[in-house]
Amino acid sequence: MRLEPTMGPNDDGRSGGDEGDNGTSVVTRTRTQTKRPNLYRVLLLNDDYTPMEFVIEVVERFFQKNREEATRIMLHVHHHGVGECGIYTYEVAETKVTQVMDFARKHQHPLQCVMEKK
Ligand code: TYC
Repeated sequence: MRLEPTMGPNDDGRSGGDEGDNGTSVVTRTRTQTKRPNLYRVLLLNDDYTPMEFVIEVVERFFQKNREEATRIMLHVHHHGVGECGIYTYEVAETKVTQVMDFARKHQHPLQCVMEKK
């Protein structure tokens, strides 16, 4: 096997040499997949009717925040109109949005939750 001085950080170093019957060889190198996934922010929107306590409960329940952090996020949304609850891959973000919207509808609150590509 030949040493490869050009092996970069994206090369896992595996190589295969196959001796042909004419004494030549073919070397294949395996490239490790390192593409990062697209990420999405999940946002809550402010409205005039959803009780603050309900929003805190939503942030605790669906975004794994403690009461202090959930309160901080709720107050940010209340004062700025929109706020980030977490950053996830596409399918996880989509699931969070659906869970929050279903929970809000079930309790007859107009709370809106959306996702936004980072
Ligand atoms: N603005 C609401 C109120 O005064 C509270 C609220 C906060 C609603 C955050 C939605 O995403 C929200 N009761």
